[in-house]
Amino acid sequence: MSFAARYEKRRTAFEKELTAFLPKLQYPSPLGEAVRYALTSGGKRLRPILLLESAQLFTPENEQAISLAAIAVESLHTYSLIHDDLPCMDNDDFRRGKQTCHKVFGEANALLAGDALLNLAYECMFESSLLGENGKAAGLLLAKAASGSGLIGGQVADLQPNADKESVAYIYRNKTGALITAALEMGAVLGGATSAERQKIVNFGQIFGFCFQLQDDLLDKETDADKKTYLNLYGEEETKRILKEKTSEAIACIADMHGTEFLIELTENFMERTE
Ligand code: GRG
Repeated sequence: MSFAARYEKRRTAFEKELTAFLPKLQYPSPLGEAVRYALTSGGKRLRPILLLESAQLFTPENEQAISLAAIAVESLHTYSLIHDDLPCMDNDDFRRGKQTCHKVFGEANALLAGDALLNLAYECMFESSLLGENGKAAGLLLAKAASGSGLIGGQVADLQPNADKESVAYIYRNKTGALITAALEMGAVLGGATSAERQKIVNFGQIFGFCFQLQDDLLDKETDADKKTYLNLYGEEETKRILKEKTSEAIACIADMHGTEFLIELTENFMERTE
């Protein structure tokens, strides 16, 4: 089976779980519609796939708790995208080729849909922790990754006028890297990894997250001319060189672990992706 087919199999399996979960949400109109619109408007589902794959490397005992954690990560990611698109942030009309949440439902409803998704992420994690003993530790990882010293800190840094090499590295580490690393570490924790195994997964996640953002910059080079990116600071050739070097570093972190073939292939494929 090709890598694309194996990725699609995982994406479809996650979407099946998500679709089965959605009817549980008892939100009034139009909040329910806005949340469903954002959660089902496509996307690569990278973070839940990373979490699920990481858990499977070890000896996961409670699949239901892991499935809830995967939904939590995607829910939190979706909140961040809705808020990032708002007029007070990036003011984007389109995401994933569709109208952004605020364009369809209005700014106030989109803001609240983001808030509801953020809360939903923690509801899922609390439920996950009731089902499996490692859920509490995984919930804390998610909360820290989304915090002012994670995703939100990275977003705030991105809104500041200065764009030196240090601040761009901080933005990449937090705005992009924190949630990706947390998804992988949450999977490791929920799967019952040892602390040495968990550390390897964290090392991999941090470099993978950094590479993911570099590749995102290269893909968006036409539209990102004024943004704080490695591409604008270092130029295209150097950015590509760093990406290649870091991709090998990421793979080296997990190369000696059993069962990491899919994660290694995913790293290679994502760093060469064209969309
Ligand atoms: C507003 C609290 C708050 C945070 C915003 C994550 C974020 C911070 C903003 C999203 C915009 C952005 C460019 C973030 C960098 C990370 C990134 C490349 C996100 C897009 O992730 P993909 O490509 O998205 O996995 P899909 O559409 O596949 O889900």
